Order: sequence, then C-alpha cells, then structure tokens
Amino acid sequence: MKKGDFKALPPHQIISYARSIVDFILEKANSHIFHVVSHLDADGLAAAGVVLKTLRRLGARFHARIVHQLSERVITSLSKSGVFIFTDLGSGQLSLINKFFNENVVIIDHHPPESENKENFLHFNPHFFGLDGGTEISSAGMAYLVSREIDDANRDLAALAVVGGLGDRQDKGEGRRLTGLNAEIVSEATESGVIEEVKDLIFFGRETRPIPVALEYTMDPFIPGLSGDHAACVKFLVERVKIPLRSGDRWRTLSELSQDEKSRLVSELVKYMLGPGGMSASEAQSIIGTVYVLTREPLGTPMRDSREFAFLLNACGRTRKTGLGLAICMGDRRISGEAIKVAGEYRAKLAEYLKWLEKDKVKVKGDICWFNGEHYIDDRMVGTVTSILSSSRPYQDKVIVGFAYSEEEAAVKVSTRLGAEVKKEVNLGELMRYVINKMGLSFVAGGHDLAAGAYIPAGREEELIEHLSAELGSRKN
Ligand SMILES: [Mn+2]
Repeated sequence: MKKGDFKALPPHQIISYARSIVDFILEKANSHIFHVVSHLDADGLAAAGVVLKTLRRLGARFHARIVHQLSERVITSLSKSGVFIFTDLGSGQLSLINKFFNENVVIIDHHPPESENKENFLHFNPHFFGLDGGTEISSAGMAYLVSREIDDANRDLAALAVVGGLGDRQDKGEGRRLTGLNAEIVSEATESGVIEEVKDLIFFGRETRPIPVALEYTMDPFIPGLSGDHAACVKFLVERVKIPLRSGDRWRTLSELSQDEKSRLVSELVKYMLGPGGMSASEAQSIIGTVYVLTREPLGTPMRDSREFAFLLNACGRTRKTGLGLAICMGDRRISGEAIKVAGEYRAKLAEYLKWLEKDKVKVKGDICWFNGEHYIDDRMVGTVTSILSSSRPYQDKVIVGFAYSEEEAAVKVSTRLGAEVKKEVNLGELMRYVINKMGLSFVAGGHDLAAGAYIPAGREEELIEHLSAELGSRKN
C-alpha cells in the first residue's frame, strides 16, 4: 500500500495526525467490527460514505448508523464492542462520549470542539490545527484526508469531500469557490480528473435538462417563486426572458444558449431575484459561480453536479431515507431513480413551506425575525428553511429563528441562522448556549458561528425570543 505525498497538500501536521488514525484503523481492520455513526445531512452522509468505502476496500467489517444528533439515547443504543468512528458529530459531544467510552473511538468532525482536550480518543478536527471548520474543510473533507493516506486508489473519494463541503455551504470564496483545504482537495482532484471546475450559471442540470426544468430544480440559491415551481419557471422564461425553449421537437438546454440569450437570461433572472424574489444582492449574484462537475458520473444524472448531489443527499437524510443516501455515496447507482424521486418530493416540500411563510408567518422583533412551523414544518427541514430566509432581503440583517415540533425528541427544534448581511460579530453557537442556559435549560444540539440548532420544551418559544432579543440588545452597546 502506497502512502503518497501529495503535491497539492503541504505536509501539514494535519496529515501526520491523519496518519495516526490510519495506523489505528489498519491495526483494527482484521480483528474488529467498525461502527460508523454519522450525521444525516449531506456532509454527514458524504463523510460516512468516504469512511465506509475506505473500510470496504480494506475488507473490514462495518456497520453504519445515521442520526439527527448524537444524544445519550443514541449512544446507549450502540453496540457495546468494536471500533466506533463518529463523523460530522462528536466534537460537540465530547463529555457524552467520554462518559460511555474509554477506548476504540475515532472522531472525525469539523464542528467547534466542546473543549481543547482531545480526551483519550483519536480526535480529528480542523480547529486543533488552526483551521476554520466552518469554511475551510468539511467532515467529508477530513475523512478524505484520512482515506487518501490509506491508499492512493482512494483519491476518487475527493468527489465526496467536495460534495460534503458544498453541502455545508463552504463555497464562500470569490465566485462561490471553495477555499482553504477544500480548494487543495479540489486542485488535487482536478489533476487526477475526478473533478472539473466550470464557471457558469448555477442551474441544476445545466448540461442536459430542459431550461425550465433546470431553473425549477435550482435549489442553491433557492429562488422564491421559481425554485420547485415548474409552471412559474416556464412563465418567467417565456414572458420575461423571451427565449425559444425548444429547438424543433426537442427542449434546449442551458449549454445550447447563445451568449446573447444567456446574458438576457442572467439579467432578467437577477432583476427577478432582486424584485419579486426578495433576495439580497449577494445572493442574487450567487446564481453565477464555480460549478464543480464530477466527471466520472454519467451526464444527465444529479450526481454529476456536486451541488445537486449534495441537495439529493440532504433530501434523503432529512426525509428519513438515510440508507438510500448512504448507498448513493457508496456508489450504488441502481437506486438512483428512487433517490431522484425523494429529491423531487423534498424540493416540492421546500417550495410549499416558503409559500406558507409568505402568509405573514414571519414575525420581526428588533434584531430578530422568527417563525413557528409547529407541526406543519418538518423539524428536519426547519434548518434549511431558516437558511433560505437568512438570504432573503427583509431578513438579511437579522438573526433568524425557526421553530418546529419534533416528535422524536418530544421537544421544539430551534434553528438559528445569521442573516447574510449582519455586520456585527455574533457567534450564534455561543449565543444560543448562553441564552438557553439562562432559561434554566441545558443546551442540547450544537452549532457554528453562523448557524446553531437546539431543543427546548414546547411552550417556551416566545420566552426564548425574549431572552435572545434582550441579549442581542445588550451586546449591541
Ligand atoms: Mn458538516
């Protein structure tokens, strides 16, 4: 087995730490069963995919479990023996893990660690290396750094690393590029021909889908009134852009448009996004940017575009089809039809939620805007809805709070995002923890600077808003 030195990646300390995880995995590969526990979003599924594929290639025995969060209930339900690899979770639940395990644990995560103490575990987290886990590398990326140290043949898994980073919206560089270690992974993958970078309209299906369908399917950015609404997309293209959508009896695709037609489409689209779409200027601009094409996926499939791949995984994860998402990550393409169907339903659901919110469901109080999805909005989707609002013009300078009832946790899921144009320094993860503790509750869940989630008892939603608003007000001065 070759442990290659990467041209693109400098021999960071991070790589030598990855090697220590490799040594551990190789030592246990023949004797132990691996339990991989991961988060249900796109990055979590992609990270699990990287680890599972790596283990499969080693001929190791494994088992996977995809969860909404790493709670005590989840931990106590796990097998009592074997090696445990936690991906895209664990760093924020160190004390919990420490309570139940004293060995055979690997944590591969990019969320801010609960403490600087790595405990007795192999704990791989970019924060320990002075890197920003919010923007520079995802969990799938971290898992990939381990995998590529095991075997050069695993470099094809860079595709999943990129899907994970985009799933976590780490494309914060100029022209929606990935930066930091993510960018180094991309350049490595470009060299080996796994990925191609193209600057274009970020439409899902730019190469193959009829233009109205590509527009309808575009979810990143989510365009209120167009995303997920086919009839509205056709109407927009016919009445405002005025381009022929067909050539003979065939639908035209985005890549077939002349330069002139494309510019007209862009300018009308931006006008729409800033007008009726209610999007912020930066979000409207984000319709053009770097598209990461996964060249080994067949043309015309959603897995060919990394962002659409990430959307599909999110759809699977958040509609309880985690096995399906995982199978897709592991390369099973026989079930892609089913996954595409799930993504379609998810898209329609998001569009429906956004329409519902338009009916005066979003309330504004000082620096905060909030909505309560109660039983109507699925608690697994409330974070996505909150994210979409964070780039919507009326709310872009606010802290956005979404509530939804979670049957599984018998509590209210709280999802918070920082508006795209909030200028002051707010660390949402820290703020939420503070406010929830102040309410006499213990903080369950986790978060980054720009996004945080938590659970509170039903009936205390308005109280949380009061506390949050007071705290934000006092920090202003
Ligand atoms: Mn993640």
